[in-house]
Amino acid sequence: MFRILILAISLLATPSIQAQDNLSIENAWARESPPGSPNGAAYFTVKNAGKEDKLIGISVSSEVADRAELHTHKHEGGMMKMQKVEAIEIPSSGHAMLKPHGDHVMLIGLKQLLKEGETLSLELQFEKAGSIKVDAPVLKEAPTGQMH
Ligand SMILES: [Cu+2]
Repeated sequence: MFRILILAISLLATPSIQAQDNLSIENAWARESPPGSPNGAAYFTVKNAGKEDKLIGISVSSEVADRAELHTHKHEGGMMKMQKVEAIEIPSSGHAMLKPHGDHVMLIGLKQLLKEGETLSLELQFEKAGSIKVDAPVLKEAPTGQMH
């Protein structure tokens, strides 16, 4: 009984390591840019086996784009509009899916068009889990399994 109590305390003392292990990034991809696009978009699913967390930031190499922002789509007067958000909630024991027409990563000010076959490196910043790097292949269409 005493040993179990000590184990429980030591788990509580290292929340960042626990949280880091609980998050996994799946199905990351970026959309191939149509000619002339000033901006690009990237998507992924965050699976969370632990307590709730928040995606609070995103960064991309300055060779790819000026900056990356977290965006969502909102209905406004019968139209879908993109809107910048400060954070995307990752529910406990659940997932958050970034996908076309939903939450997404916006790459503002592309330095060159994204072409199929390239890979984009993104760094995701989570409130509790800290930073996680992810490689997103550039694709023409959403990978199967993403649209649910
Ligand atoms: Cu956007």
